[in-house]
Amino acid sequence: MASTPETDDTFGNPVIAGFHPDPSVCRVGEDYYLACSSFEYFPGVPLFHSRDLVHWTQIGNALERPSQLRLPPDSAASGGLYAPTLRHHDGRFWLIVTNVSGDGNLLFTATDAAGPWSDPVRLPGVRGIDPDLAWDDDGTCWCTVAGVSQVRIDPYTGETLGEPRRLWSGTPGAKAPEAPHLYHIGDYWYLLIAEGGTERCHGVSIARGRTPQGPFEACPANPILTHRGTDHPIQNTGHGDLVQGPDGSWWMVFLGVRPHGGSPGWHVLGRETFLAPVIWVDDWPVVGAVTPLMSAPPWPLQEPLVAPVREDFELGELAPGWISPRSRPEEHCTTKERAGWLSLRARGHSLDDPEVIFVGRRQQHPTCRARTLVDPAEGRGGLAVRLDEQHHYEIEAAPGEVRVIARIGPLRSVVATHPVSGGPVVLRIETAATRQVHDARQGPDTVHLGVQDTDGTFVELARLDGRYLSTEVAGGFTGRVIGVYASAGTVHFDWFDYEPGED
Ligand code: 6LW
Repeated sequence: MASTPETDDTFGNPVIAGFHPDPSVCRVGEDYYLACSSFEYFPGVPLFHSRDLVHWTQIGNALERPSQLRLPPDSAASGGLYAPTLRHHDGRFWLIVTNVSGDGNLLFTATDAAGPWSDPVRLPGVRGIDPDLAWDDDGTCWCTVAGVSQVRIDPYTGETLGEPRRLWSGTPGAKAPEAPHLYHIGDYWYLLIAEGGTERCHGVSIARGRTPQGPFEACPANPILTHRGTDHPIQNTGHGDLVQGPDGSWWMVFLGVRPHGGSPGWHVLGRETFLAPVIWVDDWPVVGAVTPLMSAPPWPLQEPLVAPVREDFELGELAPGWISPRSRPEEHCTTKERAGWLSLRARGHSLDDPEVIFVGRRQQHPTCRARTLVDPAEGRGGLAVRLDEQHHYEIEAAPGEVRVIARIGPLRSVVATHPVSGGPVVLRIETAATRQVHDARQGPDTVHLGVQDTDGTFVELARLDGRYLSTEVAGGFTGRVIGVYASAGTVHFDWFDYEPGED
């Protein structure tokens, strides 16, 4: 097998910042496409396009109709959609994903990755998360799931053709063999998996065999990617997918986190998508250096993804990066009621409610600023940074008053109140990442909440430790989302700004 071009450590990582875990990638000609998990958020499974694997643009969400994605009001945070596999085969895109909140494994197709995607084909006979799709040379379709086991399927009907077979359990003693991807490369079939769990011990291992059904022989160098036990600024690396460039080069996309603060280190942006070069030695892949954000040729300094961004709410539809917990009915969220404004009609009384009307975008930078101009004349609502129903900070406006609310696990507190004029008001949240740790107990960042005066001055009303909105505290698989919400009546938002700071 040909070796790859030089390994290059000059691109910025993460390549897709913010809560974008479990990346799966494929290439069609010169174009790369990538899908991620989206859990309890609607629309589901964000899809990205790139020409260089470094600069990605979100082109849509695969599951954007209620007929494709059912997330009942009682579905758990960090439930919903897990770990898609995206492939291009026989002239179309195939996406297989698990809805752990009810519908199980689902398969979708599209001729254009930007959509529209089909309604789901159900796979009731495929049990297990992290489904992979691979086609044998004779057209046989294999579905491989965490565990790791495999079953032959008819991808058009979702029928299983035969009994599932155990393929490989990964490194003896390592927990959670999952995220399988099967590839026919050269003379071998390769079975790539994640193991060690998605936390600090996460890693990627590989085995190879002569047929898609094995038997599989483990790579002597396993794990081929892990940062466990290191002081690398990028941790939890695992859940990878391989792709070959048109020039013959090989690459791996995978998830990782960027912890900040003292001990044990907290990550607040969720699991993000990273990229590393791959070379082949003795027909085994060797993963090159994983580097943090930096700039040098041949790629220019990575532009932050969709940031800084002003959302003016002028367009009829929200950009694909805007997500909501579980559902987003148009009668509760519209730009048509008041021209140039986003109108949110409350459902649920606060962000503690799983059905709250909240529309947000992922926080993608450890240091950032979000602002919105809200008119609360007909209701109550505001600007929030949210990890889940039980972990959020918000600044909420009602006619004549704003208040800062913090919800941390079972505790809920009104941290500050402040009088304002009855009219529209600019709400502001800033996060400031911890750069230097002076105390082992220091948190990952500080979250500042307040209002902005007409002259632009920030009136800070509360300064809260960001650790309580981290995965290490809240648990689960997602990351922070910053956005606007309504908790009573109808609340109107004229614009929303998200600006990255220096990381
Ligand atoms: C996913 C599993 C994992 O299904 O976390 O990191 C789970 N890997 O493969 C949820 O993202």
